[in-house]
Amino acid sequence: SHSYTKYNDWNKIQSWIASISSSNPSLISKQVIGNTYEGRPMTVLKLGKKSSSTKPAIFMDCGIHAREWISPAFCQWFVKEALSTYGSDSQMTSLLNQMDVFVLPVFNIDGYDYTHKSNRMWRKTRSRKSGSSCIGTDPNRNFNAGWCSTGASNNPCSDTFCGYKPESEIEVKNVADFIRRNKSIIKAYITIHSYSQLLLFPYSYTYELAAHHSELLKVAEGASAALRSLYGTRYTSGPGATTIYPAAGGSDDWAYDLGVKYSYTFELRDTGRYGFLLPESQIKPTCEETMLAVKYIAAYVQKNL
Ligand code: 0X9
Ligand code: ZN
Ligand code: ZN
Repeated sequence: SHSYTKYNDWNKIQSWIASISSSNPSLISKQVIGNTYEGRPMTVLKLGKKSSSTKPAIFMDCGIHAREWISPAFCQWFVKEALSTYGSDSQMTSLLNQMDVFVLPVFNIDGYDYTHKSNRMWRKTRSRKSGSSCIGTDPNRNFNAGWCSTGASNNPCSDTFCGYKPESEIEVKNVADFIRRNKSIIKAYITIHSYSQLLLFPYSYTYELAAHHSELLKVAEGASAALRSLYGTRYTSGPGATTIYPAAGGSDDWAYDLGVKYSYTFELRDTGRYGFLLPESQIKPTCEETMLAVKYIAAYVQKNL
């Protein structure tokens, strides 16, 4: 059965999505934004107190890369914490009163399922195309942001294959369409990956600094300090291109160029001892410390609406 301190497979997450949204109808609703390549429903959870006026929102996704299991674990944790601390935690209460938080618990569901059943180290989607026997595209190289110009491969067999065109992956198209449709209300985009303990912001497709570079850095450093305050975990923050590596086609750069100013990529624990195979004993501490960073960013966005 489902547990917040275990790595749940897709079947468990799917039933968790159904049960958590029906058990808290006043704070949570769900909507399917499309299906994956293999036909699984991509469900976005909307957290927030119902309001008569349209509320500004934050969009957060987890599980763009299949093997980064701590990421979907964090989205599940975030939903649980939001629901269980609304009404008692003043920041969460104020956040969900004033804003909505859209959470996509698993972006690359087909890949995630494949890591549970066949290959734990799979990264990409599971799409096929005639002309190559290799499977899958890197969803974080498939967004329309300097697409395939650097740090990505044209080779369908590569782990960083950028796809046949921007948004060739149905999962990427579904998310991009959702964000475009809700562009006027989405004030922040947060995407959760692992590992390396980094808090990245645009750009990754170019060495040019983002127009809001100093503000993005200041907020990232505040969020990293909040994260570190719990267990001393150290994060490095900065633009993707210089902090990790230049790589085009990422969701963070795409959202930023669309106009979502506060666009952040988290690379959660650890720094390589376990890497993608982070032990389940680290789910709780990782999620608790990451909550502080995400809440820091959310509070800043809320204050600057
Ligand atoms: O390479 C990536 O997609 C991310 N690192 S990971 O190890 N999780 O694969 C970093 C993404 C940083 N942002 C962009 N490249 N746009
Ligand atoms: Zn990743
Ligand atoms: Zn907690």
